[in-house]
Amino acid sequence: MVKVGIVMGSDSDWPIMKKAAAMLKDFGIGYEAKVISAHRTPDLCTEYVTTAVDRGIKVLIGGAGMAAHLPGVMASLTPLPVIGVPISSKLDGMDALLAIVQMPKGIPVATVAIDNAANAALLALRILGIEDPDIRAKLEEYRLADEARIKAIKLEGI
Ligand code: RP5
Repeated sequence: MVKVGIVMGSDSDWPIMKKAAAMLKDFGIGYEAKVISAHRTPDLCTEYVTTAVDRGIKVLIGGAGMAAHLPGVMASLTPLPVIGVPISSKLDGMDALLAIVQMPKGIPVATVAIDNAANAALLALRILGIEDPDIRAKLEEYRLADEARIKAIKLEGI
């Protein structure tokens, strides 16, 4: 069942956004990935976001670069949690970061680091994990594996 909607402003965002898709796939969580722009296809954006709940979607991830309005517009159209991924381009992603993180009061967007689509997926999984002990268990495994990796690196003196 599809639980996460991954939306990106352009197909040029896919090399970054596919990391979110890969993470969700690793965790066995269904997702749909769409290219929908807040600027270029606003009607499609409205239609997609306002019908997301009916398709079983619980969390939305929006990735965009430059004047990155996409996650904010998505959040304005639904009560679902929206996670924004700023994508780097001409200004190293600072333009997108500020556009996504500086949401005014009332329409929150959870923003991850520039190009960090994997973290957007992990945050989506944590949100889904609130009501799903299996996801929580897998997240714990993932966290402990990461800790073990860091310890191994320390041991090797790298
Ligand atoms: C944004 O403009 C997209 O999210 C993309 O990051 C950026 C450039 O889009 P393209 O010109 O590559 O289609 O809306």
